[in-house]
Amino acid sequence: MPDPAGATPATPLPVVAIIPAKDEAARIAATIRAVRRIPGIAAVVVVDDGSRDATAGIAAECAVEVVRHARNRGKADALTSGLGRMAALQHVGRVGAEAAALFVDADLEDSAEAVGALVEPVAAGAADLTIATLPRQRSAGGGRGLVVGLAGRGIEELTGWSPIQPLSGMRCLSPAAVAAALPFARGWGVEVGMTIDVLGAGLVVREIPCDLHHRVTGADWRAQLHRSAQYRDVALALGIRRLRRSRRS
Ligand SMILES: Nc1nc2c(ncn2[C@@H]2O[C@H](COP(=O)(O)OP(=O)(O)O)[C@@H](O)[C@H]2O)c(=O)[nH]1
Ligand SMILES: [Mg+2]
Repeated sequence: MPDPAGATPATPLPVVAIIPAKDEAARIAATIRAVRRIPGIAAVVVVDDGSRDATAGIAAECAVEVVRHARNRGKADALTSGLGRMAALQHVGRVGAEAAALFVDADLEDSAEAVGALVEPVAAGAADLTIATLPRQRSAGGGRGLVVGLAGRGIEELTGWSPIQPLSGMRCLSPAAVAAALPFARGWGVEVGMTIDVLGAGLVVREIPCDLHHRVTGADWRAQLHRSAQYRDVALALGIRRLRRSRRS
């Protein structure tokens, strides 16, 4: 039945939440609980990417779908595996073919429920890809300005659109956006590649403010390593897409 107000669809679109996780034993249960509160969630898939802690076991106790990588393969491969499990659920009829995919980082804990705001524009057909923008984070840290700058400038150069938070991992994708985004750019380049490829397919991308709070990466050597891997993967995703564009012209 159509919604009399015309603002929201009468039945929420079925949504499959896909949570990539590496060593998130301390946070994964709270994140799963919060995601389950989002209307329309038909399944939750946790992809454990070679964690050395109890992430996979805790996720299994929460009775969600768990995909395990025996070794660490990176975020893009984790999301691809999650989409593979989603396709399997659709194949057996547990989830409808029109379902949206909702990518949710594992470290959001209770705040993860706020990613629900990404679903409505996709369900209403107003966007194919919605991306969460986060408020200023409570804990100190961050310092990803270099990678954020590289990502933002690259997306703008290749698409003409300038995102507020180019690296945000919380995203809702329509089936058309999934088709346009695959195969993903490798590793931490997944978000940047996805934005460029979905826009390149002529689909609509929107950023939506969500009240999300995640673990902020600090400034220790691990954080520096994380950022340099991010920089490398984002640069690679952009480089490949520049090359493709120059071949087309
Ligand atoms: N698949 C995969 N996910 C990872 C890896 N490292 C972190 N993650 C997950 O990716 C998400 C974002 O990672 P995070 O460390 O919070 O990065 P940040 O938010 O960019 O600072 C979280 O859900 C992590 O659990 C990894 O090596 N592989
Ligand atoms: Mg995080």
